[in-house]
Amino acid sequence: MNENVFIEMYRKMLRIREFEIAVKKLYREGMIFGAIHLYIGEEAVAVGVCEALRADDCVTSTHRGHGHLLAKGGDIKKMMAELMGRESGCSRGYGGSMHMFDPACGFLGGNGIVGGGISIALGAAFSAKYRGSDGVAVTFFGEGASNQGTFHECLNLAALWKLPFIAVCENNRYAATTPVEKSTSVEDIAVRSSAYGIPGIIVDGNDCMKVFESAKSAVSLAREGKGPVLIECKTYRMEPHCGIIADLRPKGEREDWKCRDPLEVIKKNISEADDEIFEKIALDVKTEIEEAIEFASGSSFPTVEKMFMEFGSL
Ligand SMILES: Cc1ncc(C[n+]2csc(CCOP(=O)(O)OP(=O)(O)O)c2C)c(N)n1
Repeated sequence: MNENVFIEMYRKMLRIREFEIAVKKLYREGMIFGAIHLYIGEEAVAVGVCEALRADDCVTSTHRGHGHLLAKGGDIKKMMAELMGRESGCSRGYGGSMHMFDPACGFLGGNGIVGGGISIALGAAFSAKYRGSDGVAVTFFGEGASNQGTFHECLNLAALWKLPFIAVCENNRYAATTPVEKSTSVEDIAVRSSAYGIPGIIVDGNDCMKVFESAKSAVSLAREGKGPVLIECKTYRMEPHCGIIADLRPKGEREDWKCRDPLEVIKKNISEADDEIFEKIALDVKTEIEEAIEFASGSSFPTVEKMFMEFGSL
């Protein structure tokens, strides 16, 4: 694998990490409101999967979706503006953190309903097949969502109709504060694929290259018309479930996962890059985020009158 590929993946992951760190700070300062669910620690999943996709492939996301949109090619300025509730935001300031939307890069939305994005991606996969295109649809969701009926219904239909559908489970071990052992009848979510006669893959979700390789093989099967694949990425979120919930997880657990920080894991593959390259990337990312905050801060809030004009009266 070309060294530059690792470097670009590292850049994308750092962009997500630093974006989330900035979002956390702005949230505490009252510049971002509503609920925010941070993606810190899970960056390798979004980047590894989206690296295997084309711009015209579709993705659906979750309540924890900033990283998915950034990895799929979302505009960082419009994302920041959306979080700050401005009309220059990617959902014109009406959606906020969980309802970002950017069809120009194939991003069919975050979703406040756990499991809600899975059926939307199923529709996109059906559409791709119906139109005779070789596009694929990917849905990201947590292990908590894999206990929802919609997950099972969608895998069944995707398998039955051999749709180009890739279900990516981000198993970060907790659904809000509930550990996976207390909510889920199986240890590995991937084994649920066998109920639908489709491949199920388990991958280290903190290793971006491994995620990329798994996604690449799933995408080629889907493009060739061979039907859906379920990929389970074992990972961990480094922040509490959301901005307002206390972190009740065992302290040592977080420290164990910190030793497997996805940014450090990929760095080990970049043997020839020296510190200068990393410093330059860090500076580029910092500038991009500062510019995004400046852009968002300089934009106006949508007015209630305009909202009624656009959506009609209630
Ligand atoms: C249908 C539905 N049920 C419950 C909730 C409340 N809720 C929001 S996030 C969440 C946990 C989801 O866990 P998981 O799917 O594993 O994703 P993670 O937060 O770990 O990324 C819950 C229960 C919701 N938003 N929608």
